[in-house]
Amino acid sequence: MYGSRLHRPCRLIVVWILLLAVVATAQPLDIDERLTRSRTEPDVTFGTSPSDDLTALPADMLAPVSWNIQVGGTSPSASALRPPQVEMALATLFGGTYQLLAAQEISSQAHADKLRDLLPGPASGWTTSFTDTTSTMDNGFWFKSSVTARADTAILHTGATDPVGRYLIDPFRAKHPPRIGHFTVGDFDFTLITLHLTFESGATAESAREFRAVLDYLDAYFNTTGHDPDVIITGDFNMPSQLSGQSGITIDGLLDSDPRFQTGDRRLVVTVHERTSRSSSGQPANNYDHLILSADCMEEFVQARRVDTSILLERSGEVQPDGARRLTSDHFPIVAFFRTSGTGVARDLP
Ligand SMILES: [Ca+2]
Ligand SMILES: [Ca+2]
Repeated sequence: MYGSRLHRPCRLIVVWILLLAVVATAQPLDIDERLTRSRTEPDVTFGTSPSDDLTALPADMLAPVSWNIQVGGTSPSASALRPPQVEMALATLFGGTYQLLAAQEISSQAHADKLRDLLPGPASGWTTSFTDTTSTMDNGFWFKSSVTARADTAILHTGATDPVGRYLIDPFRAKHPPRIGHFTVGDFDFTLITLHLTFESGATAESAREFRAVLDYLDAYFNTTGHDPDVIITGDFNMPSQLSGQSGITIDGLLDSDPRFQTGDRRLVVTVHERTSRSSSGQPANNYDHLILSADCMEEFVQARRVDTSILLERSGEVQPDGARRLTSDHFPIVAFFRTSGTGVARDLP
């Protein structure tokens, strides 16, 4: 009897510890804490790093890649010779388990078809989401059968078309009309925008002016009934992040000064802080490419970064079939990882 009384406090402590453990594992993910960490830790990773770009991805993971690819060369001709490096880089990234490419600087429908042909595996394994506009630098999506998309369309153009059916650009909002789509992979659904803000010979204020047009679009999006709160904006912003350490106008600065994006689902965070453009010698130059994530993406977000630069820094593959050397692209690709099942991951749209 005395022995039983002596042990009762111990048993109670054990019961309390077990209860606390159950409560802790049932707690929703702390979005505020994840936002704060993503804004202050350039290499933030939630969980373990899922891939080094060379090894396979876990089955319950999404890896969208964004690349200002110039369809793999600086020539606007779809029939121009391409450095073998283009196909090699795409085979490295998409020969395994990465599933979705958001690409920038696609000149025309012929270039969009060319890019699909450069992707590994049969063309039937890829869906192209692309609309030609009067810009010579359009944006599009290419994705595998594990990804479904709907409502994908070019935005921020005039809505009018030229005689061959191409949307006319609205130069006051976007020299290169962004593209939007709603995507579903596993239990994760999200709205994705691929964009390429104007470069204007390095006049960042012009890139910033175009970014404000994107924010106006997002403001209307978040005001729409039944929107998905998971929003990813990726591409070539021609503007650095604060955590990159580069000076001048930053994306974070523009977001911080816009009162429309300070609370709730509208909070946005900039990821990828490494240098992503390439100098004429092929080396990393400026931090221009990013993924901007809405607060709700913090539930699924694992990591975002530049891809392994060895994919493009080993330049022997940039010798063209005619023997000339030319940059595969003046940007490195970037990649992000998201969980597609598990705690906190559930579809928002039916
Ligand atoms: Ca969602
Ligand atoms: Ca979410």
